[in-house]
Amino acid sequence: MRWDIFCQIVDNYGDAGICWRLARSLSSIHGQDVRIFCDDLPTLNLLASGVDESLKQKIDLQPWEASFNNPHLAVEVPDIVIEAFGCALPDRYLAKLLITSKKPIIINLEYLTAEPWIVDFHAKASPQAHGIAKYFFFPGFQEKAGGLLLDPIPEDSTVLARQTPEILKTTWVKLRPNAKRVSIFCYPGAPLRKWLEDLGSAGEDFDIILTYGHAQLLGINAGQALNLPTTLQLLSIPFISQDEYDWLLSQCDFNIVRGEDSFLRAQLAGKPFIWHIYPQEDRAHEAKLAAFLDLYLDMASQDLKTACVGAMTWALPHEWLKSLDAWSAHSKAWRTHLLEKQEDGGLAARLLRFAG
Ligand code: TRH
Repeated sequence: MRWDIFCQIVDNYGDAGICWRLARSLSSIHGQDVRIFCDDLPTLNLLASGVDESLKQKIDLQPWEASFNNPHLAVEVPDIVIEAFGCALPDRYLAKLLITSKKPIIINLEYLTAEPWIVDFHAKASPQAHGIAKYFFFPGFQEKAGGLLLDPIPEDSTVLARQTPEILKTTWVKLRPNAKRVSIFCYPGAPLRKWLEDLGSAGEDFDIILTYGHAQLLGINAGQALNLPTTLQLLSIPFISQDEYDWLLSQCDFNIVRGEDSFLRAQLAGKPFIWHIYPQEDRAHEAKLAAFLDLYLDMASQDLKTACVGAMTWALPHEWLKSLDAWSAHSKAWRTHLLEKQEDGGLAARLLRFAG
C-alpha cells in the first residue's frame, strides 16, 4: 500500500523522530511505499542520516508543499494518510484527495501514553464533513492500544552492538574503563546541576555524556565553572543520527531521556532511565508519568518502586543509587515483557492490520 505521512515539527525532534521511525518500519519490515511530507526537511534528514542508503532511498522525503504542488498526485493517490500528532492536512492536498475516485483513509496518529483511557478511543472513527474516513490511532503499551514503535528491533543486550559510530570515536577513547556511563537528553527545566553535584559525591566514577545542547544548558559553553568532583567526567557530543543515538542508549548504564521516542528507546535498550516527560501547562504530564510508572513498576519490589519514583521525579541520586543493580535487572525484564506484548509487530504492524 501507499502511505503519505504528514509531519509538522512543533518543537524539538520528537515529531520527526517518530515519523521517521514509523516510515522506516513500514518500508523496511512491511514493504510499504512511504512518503513523508515534512515542514522541516533538514531536521528530518539529520535524524535519518545514519541509516543504510538503500533503506533511505526507499522512503520519499518531501517538503510539506510538495503534497499539493506535485502534479503527479492524481496518479499517486495514497491508500493511507497519516496526520502525525493531529497536524492538519494542507487544504490543497485534501482538495485533491476529494476529487479522486479512490478515497484513502486518514489516520490521526496520537501521542504515546500509558494512560488506560486510550483503549476506549483507539481506532474510533472521527467523522469529517468532507466525507473521507478518519480514525484516531493511539500508540500504547496495552494490548488493545495501537502498540509501540519497535524498529530497529533490539534483540538482546548486545543490541546494536556494532562498532562505535565514527562521530563518537573521539568521545569513546576518553571513557574510563571503571566508570559508569550516563547519557543526558532532557528539557531545560531539569535540575541537572544539583543532580550532577550529588552524583559526584556518590564515591564512584561516572562518565557523563551530554547530548547536543546540554553543555549549554549547564552553562559550560558560557564558561561558568561547575565545581564538580573529579569522579565525574563530562563529555559533550554533537547531534548524532537516530541510529547512532539508539546505539548510545544501549551502551550506557543509565540514560536520561525525554519526549516520546527516546523514552521508548531507553526502555528497549533495557537500561534504567529517568524520563523527563514533556511538561504541559495543565500538568497533564503528571498523570501520564504516574500511569507509566504504574505499569512499569507493577512487578517491582516496594524498595525499587520507591527508588524509581524518586529518581523519575528528580530525587537526588544518593537517595536511590543503591537500587541501581536491582533497577538494571528490572529494566532487562521490562524490555523482555514489552517485546512479548508487542510480538505482533507493534505499532507499524497494528497500523497495517487496521488499514488493510
Ligand atoms: O525531542 P523531543 O523532546 O521530542 C518531542 C517533541 O518535543 C514533541 O513536540 C513532543 O510532542 C514530544 O517530544 C512528546 O524528544 P523525543 O520524542 O525523544 O525525540 C527525540 C528524537 O531525536 C528521537 O528520535 C531521538 C533523536 N535524537 C537524535 O537522532 N540524535 C540526537 O543526538 C539526540 C539527542 C536525539
